[in-house]
Amino acid sequence: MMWFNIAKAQSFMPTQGTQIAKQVDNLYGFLLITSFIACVLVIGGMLYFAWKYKRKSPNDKTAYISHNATLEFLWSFIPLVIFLAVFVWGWFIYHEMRTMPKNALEINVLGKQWAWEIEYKNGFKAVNEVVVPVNTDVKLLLSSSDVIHSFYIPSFRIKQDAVPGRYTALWFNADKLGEFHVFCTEYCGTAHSGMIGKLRVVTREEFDRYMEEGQEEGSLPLAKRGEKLFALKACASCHSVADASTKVGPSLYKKFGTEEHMTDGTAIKVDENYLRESILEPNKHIVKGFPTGVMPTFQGQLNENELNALVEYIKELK
Ligand code: HEC
Ligand SMILES: [Cu+2]
Repeated sequence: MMWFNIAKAQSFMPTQGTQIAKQVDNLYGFLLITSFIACVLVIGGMLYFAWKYKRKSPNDKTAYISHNATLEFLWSFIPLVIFLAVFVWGWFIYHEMRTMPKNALEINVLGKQWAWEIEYKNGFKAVNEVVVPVNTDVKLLLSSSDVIHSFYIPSFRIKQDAVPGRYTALWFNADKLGEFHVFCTEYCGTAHSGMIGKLRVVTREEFDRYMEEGQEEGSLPLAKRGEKLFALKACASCHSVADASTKVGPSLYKKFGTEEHMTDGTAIKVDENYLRESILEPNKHIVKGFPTGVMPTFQGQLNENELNALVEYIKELK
């Protein structure tokens, strides 16, 4: 089944840095080859018939041909089967791309005009360079502090918009060591074309060393910064964090990943976006059994970095 592996011709495709990249290329190769065959059949047929039925003398009349049921069935049915196969094939790859693995290494990536700001769990920050260990599930939690950006790693064949006001995510498992390009692929203003980053895939040991060196700069881990903010912004006066006891607001202990029931009857999964919304727009959804309008909004009082820290802190309350 590897006959369609034409896309492996590395001369015109970026290196394949993940398994998913290979799958995407296989599908691409299949599309390329079937399109090529269809093109030859259609254009070739057209030229052949133009030649075959060319009027050779003034009295040369072509026989009257109305239709051919078998042919008509075949040229509808075969493409249909191919289209359905491509749909199913593509769906499987897309599904794998979009299903976030559990226990992935998480890294926050903030898009801003005009750079990518990377923040690791231990509080180490970098600009335009993501470093990840090889053969590890990595999840990037994307956000933006201004306009829409898009995080694209051509070698991994994955891309995701970073949208202001919400979290989006991307995952990959790099199986090749080396350095790969990162581009912003959403036009985001004057220096958009300069918004270039790199992703470095290193061994586990090298990654651990990189993290240690980063921490020596005295940066507080993300969750620790969140804990400080939680005290500073007086969240603690309304939310307990060490047990399930209720204060003015619901306890946030072991809340992440659960399902929360709202006064309007809906149930919402407590994920990163729910936490963001709860903090910035507390009245959008009210937790069942709690009053409206009591939790103040923190919109405009927290920047993206602080919000990431708070979200990380609440995620780690377990
Ligand atoms: C004056 C009290 C008060 C303060 C201060 C407060 N909250 Fe709340 N919070 C509430 C109440 C009441 C609710 C439940 C009603 C609702 O959904 O808005 C709530 C809901 C939440 C929820 C959703 C919890 C769930 O169980 O689904 C989160 C998350 C949250 N708050 C985080 C925070 C953070 C972070 C801060 C500080 C930056 C904060 N709150 C400050 C009162 C408060
Ligand atoms: Cu951009």
